[in-house]
Amino acid sequence: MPSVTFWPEQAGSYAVEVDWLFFGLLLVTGLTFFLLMFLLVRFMVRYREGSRAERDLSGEKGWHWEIGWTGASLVIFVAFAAWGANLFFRLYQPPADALEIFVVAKQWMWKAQHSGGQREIDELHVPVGRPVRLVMSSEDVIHSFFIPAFRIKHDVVPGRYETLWFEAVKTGTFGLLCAEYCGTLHSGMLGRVVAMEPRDFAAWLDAQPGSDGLAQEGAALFRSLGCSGCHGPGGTVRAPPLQGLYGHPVPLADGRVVTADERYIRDSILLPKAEVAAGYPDIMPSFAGQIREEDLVRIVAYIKSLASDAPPSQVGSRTP
Ligand code: HEC
Ligand SMILES: [Cu+2]
Repeated sequence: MPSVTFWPEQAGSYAVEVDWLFFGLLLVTGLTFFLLMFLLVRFMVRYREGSRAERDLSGEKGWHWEIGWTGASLVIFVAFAAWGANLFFRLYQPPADALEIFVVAKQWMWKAQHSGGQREIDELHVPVGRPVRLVMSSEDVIHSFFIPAFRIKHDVVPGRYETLWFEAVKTGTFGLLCAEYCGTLHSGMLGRVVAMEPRDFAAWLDAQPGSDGLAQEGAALFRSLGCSGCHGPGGTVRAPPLQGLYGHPVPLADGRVVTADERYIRDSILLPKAEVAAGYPDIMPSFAGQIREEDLVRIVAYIKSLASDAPPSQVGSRTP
């Protein structure tokens, strides 16, 4: 069971910076608090009823004090906001070579799927020194993915993908918690993150009962769910080929152009009416409620895998 300490170990790439930011805010707000309390008490004593302190100070307003403290606090707090925003933006811009792991939250467990098809529950194995990008979704209610030692916490909301990246900087076992009240056994929704040397991680992956890989499993679903009947070669209706889709801009019927990321693919399957590819009939049925989150992950992985082995000519010829 993960223990929650006031100052958890610093095991993730953001840990040191988040701690400095937190410490800096604590220091500045702490100093402000003590200064205010000091002045409060001082003035209470000085201007208490019956004291003979001078009360008419109307002629002595000091503009340099007024401007000084207003300007200084503005600069300090805007600087903290800029620092925090910078960290925030980096959290959502994963490096291109990041290792991808899908996480599905469910009452009351964390399920992880590696691209090789390896699955784990309430455990997440990651290599150290390599950026890891998590694509998270929820099977039921809002959960919050929290690894204190990495200083990352992110809500996992049903109906959408949430992504986040980090890099473990230290091997070891760290707590994984749900930080959003999600039902009766919320407090038991605990797991652990095992950060391993890349060599050990590779060995661990090999030792898991795997499959041919997430994308392969997705390919099988793609056929069994009937997607290939429309999207496959020789399909009977005019549906866009999915080769080379992932990561590329898609012109929509309403004139918008969106990037085909995981979210777009997911929404195309569950809410096909929301974003219709330009030049195609709006006939794709919705698969909402028919595909489990874990299977969606497989289909998305399959469609993503089509991006890399697409012949270049097809990539350019998506818009009819
Ligand atoms: C009845 C035929 C049909 C079936 C079955 C079907 N689709 Fe589609 N699909 C279409 C058509 C037509 C479009 C283009 C119009 C649109 O975007 O809704 C489309 C669009 C898409 C897109 C967006 C593609 C782009 O180029 O923007 C994706 C992704 C997709 N489908 C995936 C799937 C998956 C996965 C399945 C199976 C679970 C599936 N489709 C089943 C007909 C179908
Ligand atoms: Cu939860």
